[in-house]
Amino acid sequence: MKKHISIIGVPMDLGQNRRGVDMGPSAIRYAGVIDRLERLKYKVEDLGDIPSPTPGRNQKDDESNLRNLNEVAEGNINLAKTVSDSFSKGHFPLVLGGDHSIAIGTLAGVSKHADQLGVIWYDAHGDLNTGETSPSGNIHGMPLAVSLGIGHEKLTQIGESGPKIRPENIVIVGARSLDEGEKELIKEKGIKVYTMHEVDRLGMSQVMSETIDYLKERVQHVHLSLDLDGLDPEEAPGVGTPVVGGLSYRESHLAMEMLAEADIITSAEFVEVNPILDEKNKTASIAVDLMGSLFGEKLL
Ligand code: 4U7
Ligand code: MN
Ligand code: MN
Ligand code: MN
Repeated sequence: MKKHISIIGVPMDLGQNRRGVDMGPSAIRYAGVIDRLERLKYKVEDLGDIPSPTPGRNQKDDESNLRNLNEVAEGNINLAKTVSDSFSKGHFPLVLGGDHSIAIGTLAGVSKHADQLGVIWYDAHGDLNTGETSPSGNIHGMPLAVSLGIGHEKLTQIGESGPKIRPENIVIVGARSLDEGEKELIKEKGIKVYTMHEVDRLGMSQVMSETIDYLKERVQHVHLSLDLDGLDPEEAPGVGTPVVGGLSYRESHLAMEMLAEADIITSAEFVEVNPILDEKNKTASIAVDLMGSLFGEKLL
């Protein structure tokens, strides 16, 4: 694992409808992320928050079916640059969301330095919509498609134009809510998905060892994009688009420990923490627990 971590907060909430997710970075800092990582002997620098558009606006363009397109694009341009600078110094960019639209900027920044970039998308959703297929017009449901080069060009152009990742280098874990267009895209592109069905049948241990073997064969760098709604809302209630029947705290903890042991993750983001919808900062605390495990924390 890299020894130097850059914390990058992104108070973005315009990729979706529910206000409050812009406070995610503060909640995660408050839950003690920096101490937690320093205790594991990392050198941690907090780069503060990326300038993000003012929360609270909510404009959907009828023609494109995209909400707050220009604002979301602008925030992601800033983020891509900061992530890229961190990565090029040999640091581990650890991005704190903010809604999941920020994965557009993170992946644009990291992919500059890794032409074969693997991605683990830990999420209840596929985030593979476009303006054409999205039932909501919310850009947080589109970042994986955008990173494949599919979607509005104001988004696919961020960083540099064209795809940032390839479909065969993606593994989705925890999916249980996919829209019709997303299902088609998954089939068309042959994206590897462990839905909740596979997690139930195989167990998280096998899901993660298969995921690790699959990506290790293909890529040098793996980005972890962890949407807290991948977890069950009973355990992680502070998210904007909860879906019942999710991954448990224990399964998620195990997944992070296996990634730490495999030592394949070189950048990560933890997104969709919404303190307004949370109970006593529970979801942010889970995020920090998972970061601890991802960075090698052990009981004994
Ligand atoms: B998240 C949804 F329709 N698919 O596109 C959509 F169900 O980043 C939800 O994973 C997207 O939280 C959720 O609006 C995006 C919906
Ligand atoms: Mn989600
Ligand atoms: Mn998501
Ligand atoms: Mn453990």
